[in-house]
Amino acid sequence: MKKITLTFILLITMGHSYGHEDKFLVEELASFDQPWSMAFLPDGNFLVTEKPGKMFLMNQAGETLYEITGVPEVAYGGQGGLGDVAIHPDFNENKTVYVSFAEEGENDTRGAVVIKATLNLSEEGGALTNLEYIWRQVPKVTGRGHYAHRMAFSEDGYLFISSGDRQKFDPAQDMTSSMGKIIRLNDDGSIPADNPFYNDGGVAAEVWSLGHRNPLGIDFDADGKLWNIEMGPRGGDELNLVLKGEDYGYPTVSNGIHYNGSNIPNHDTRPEFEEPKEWWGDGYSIPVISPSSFVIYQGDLFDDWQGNGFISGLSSESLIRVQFDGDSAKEIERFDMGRRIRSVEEGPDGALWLLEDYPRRQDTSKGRLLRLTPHSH
Ligand SMILES: [Ca+2]
Repeated sequence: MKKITLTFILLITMGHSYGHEDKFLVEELASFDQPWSMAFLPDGNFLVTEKPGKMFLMNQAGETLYEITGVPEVAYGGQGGLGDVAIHPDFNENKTVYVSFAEEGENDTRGAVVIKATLNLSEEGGALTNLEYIWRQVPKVTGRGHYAHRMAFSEDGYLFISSGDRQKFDPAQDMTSSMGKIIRLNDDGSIPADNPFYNDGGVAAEVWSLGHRNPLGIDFDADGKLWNIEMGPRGGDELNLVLKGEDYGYPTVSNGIHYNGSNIPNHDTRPEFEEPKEWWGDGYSIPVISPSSFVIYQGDLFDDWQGNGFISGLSSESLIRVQFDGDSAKEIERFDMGRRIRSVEEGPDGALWLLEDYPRRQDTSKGRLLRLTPHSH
């Protein structure tokens, strides 16, 4: 295990303090080709996905045990490819995992899908078997952006899937499309009868909330409340408390503006839409985050951080700590990581694990796996 110390960068900008050397140790354990997500199994080993389509089983020392076979072919390109992994709450009994990825359609279209599969592991290797396609983002559309397709299980056993707007805007308000929504399913992929639009049938039945843009991170807090971090338009990244049946307003409202410079009315102009609990930027200035994933910390290794949210940032090259107070949330600390961060997860012992995005400005497609622990550990 190679312990590294990243260069300490002291910057005071917009009221945020940068740097992390005094807060945690950073260990570099492995590197991957365009890593996208990781998920811990009950025994402490974990899966890592690479966007081009590979999945690996790792151990706590950061060693690659083997590649997982049986991963379907993915529509790799742009923001799409192999995506997230979620572990069934009863994995020890049923060995079930859920995997999201982009899938090709007809006529240059594609869309996100979620499969349910059995993860068969042995000393020699691992494979996904018994694949069932339990959800498809509809309709399939052109382009290769804003799939989102992050997943989280609620404590009462429902599978939530974040579904991006695929850069098509209006479908986020269209209940015949699953784009720009957060989806709620039973663990077998069927639709719960207490979903808010269940009686409308069709795609609407699977929708839990709507009006989302590119919700790249979802997680539950200790009280069972669902939060999502959403990549906004220019200067409109937002953190939402996700409530059953509510509309978060995209593309009708956003605190950001369109990338072409045209205005989007702010949330305070349309109180019928749910407004974010925290948001970043005003359409013109930093700080933005470009959020890529979200985890709410439940551990006690970092004892001051229990219950805090952590956002991984792409263009901000940062890890952001968020403090909750009831239904409100606010950024209270930002750590400069010096690289685009694609994913943050909490390990079984309370360490924070990061996956770097591939550093586009450097001549490599490798993103590192980092483990963060307190100095006193
Ligand atoms: Ca605006």
